[in-house]
Amino acid sequence: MQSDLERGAAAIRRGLSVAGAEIPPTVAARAGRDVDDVMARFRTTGGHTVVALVGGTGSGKSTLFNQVTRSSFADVGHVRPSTRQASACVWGSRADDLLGYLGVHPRRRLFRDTMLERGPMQDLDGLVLLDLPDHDSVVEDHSDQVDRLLPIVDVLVWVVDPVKYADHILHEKYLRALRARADAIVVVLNQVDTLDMRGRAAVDADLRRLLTADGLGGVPVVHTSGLTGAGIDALVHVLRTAVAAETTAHRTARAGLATVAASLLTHLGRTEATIDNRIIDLTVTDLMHATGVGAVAESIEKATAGWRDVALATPQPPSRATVAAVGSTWAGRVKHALPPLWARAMDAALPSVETLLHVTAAAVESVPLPATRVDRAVRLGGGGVATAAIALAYVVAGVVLGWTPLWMAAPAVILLAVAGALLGAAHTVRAAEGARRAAGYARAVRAALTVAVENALVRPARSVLARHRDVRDILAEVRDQPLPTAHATERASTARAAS
Ligand SMILES: Nc1nc2c(ncn2[C@@H]2O[C@H](COP(=O)(O)OP(=O)(O)OP(=O)(O)O)[C@@H](O)[C@H]2O)c(=O)[nH]1
Ligand SMILES: [Mg+2]
Repeated sequence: MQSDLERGAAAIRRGLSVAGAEIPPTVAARAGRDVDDVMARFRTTGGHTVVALVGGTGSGKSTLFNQVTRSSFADVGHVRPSTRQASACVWGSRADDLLGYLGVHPRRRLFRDTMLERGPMQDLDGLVLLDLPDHDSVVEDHSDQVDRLLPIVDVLVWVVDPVKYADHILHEKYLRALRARADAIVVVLNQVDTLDMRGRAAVDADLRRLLTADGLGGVPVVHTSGLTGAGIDALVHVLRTAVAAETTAHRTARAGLATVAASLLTHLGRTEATIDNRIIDLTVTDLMHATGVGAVAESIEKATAGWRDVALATPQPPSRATVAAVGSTWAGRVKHALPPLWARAMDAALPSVETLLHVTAAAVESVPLPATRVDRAVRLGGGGVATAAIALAYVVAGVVLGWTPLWMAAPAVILLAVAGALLGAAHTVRAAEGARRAAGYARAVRAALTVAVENALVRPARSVLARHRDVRDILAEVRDQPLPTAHATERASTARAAS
């Protein structure tokens, strides 16, 4: 049971260490101290389950206390009220700090810490049973003692008797106000030896009706007789179940850790940016624009398609303004949703404009420019077309000048058609080759820039974002631990079964 607190405390400390300087040092120091305090307080009071016998004077609280402890420690008198100071019995340890905290006078402390004293009730170790003064006393101090202890005890056992179970103060001032703690309340109908079977059933039904009206319809009702000992086993069973359940000290400590975690979470964003391929592609495209890679690719295409060699455009040093803009757009994207200190850590992790310029230029330069010369066959095709054009010009001139007979014009026209087709084919081949080489170059530059962006921008950003997410997850788990309803339900149902 204690280990979940240790785990929670360790998780908060781990969260603080992963966050480093990104949680303000004064806040982190304060959180560390708070965790220590919560754990120290739990070690003082925790590990014990405090169960208090409460109820009106004469209902039989002290008698039941003596029955359960097999003693005559508590005062049972005929003068009402007879208990003036709380008594406590502790099973298994001394619990001096806790008893001091509860305000139990040293002379009013009974211990059950030897084998002999504990007898068959070994499994009550950790139980602190309190016999309180009456809540409805003519002595004012009594209800003050009760009121002070109610909030800090784990389980309240309200002892009622067949005469005063419907008492107005009991229901109005106490039970109704305690409906929020229904899982920590047990009602004992004592002195059932004074009732016959029908009377007992009638009182039981009426008592349950009143409890339902108080909003406590589900609480267990145990029938006992302090005089004959009937139902004491069922009462002990209730105590045993309470010891097995989570204590208020434990719950308080857990709530304390959850509060520390929640306050630390205010220094983190609710979420963090995600870096997907689309954003990486957009960034690479922007860097391609910055280096004028498009113009270079276009000149590769033209030079390959053209008949004569044209001067190739070469990659230019990237534009500083564009690269700076790419860098700041990236920073803006990945810092989105981060609180100031985490955003500062992100800035520190990302490269400077100089570095980004250098990295971009190096990536572009790493891709060699493709050759613009084309295959011989294609060049020969072009040569054939030129020869055919000269021959055709000769024939046309001959016909015009009358040297050549008209019939020769027919083969010339055919030749012209063939030459045209060849010219078209050669042009198509060169244009296609040009487009292919230009696209290949652009692709290679994009790949090199993608690697550069991955190393210079994506990796450092992801590392800060992952750290932020880790801290957030660690702390959110401590803050959002599920409430221990299982124990409470189990306690109520077993006690009901026992009654
Ligand atoms: N018949 C009967 N008498 C009981 C029973 N339990 C207690 N008594 C008697 O009722 C009287 C009051 O019992 P206590 O145990 O002192 O009652 P209490 O609730 O501690 O009273 P305060 O200390 O004044 O608040 C005593 O005379 C007991 O002997 C019971 O189950 N049946
Ligand atoms: Mg008493």
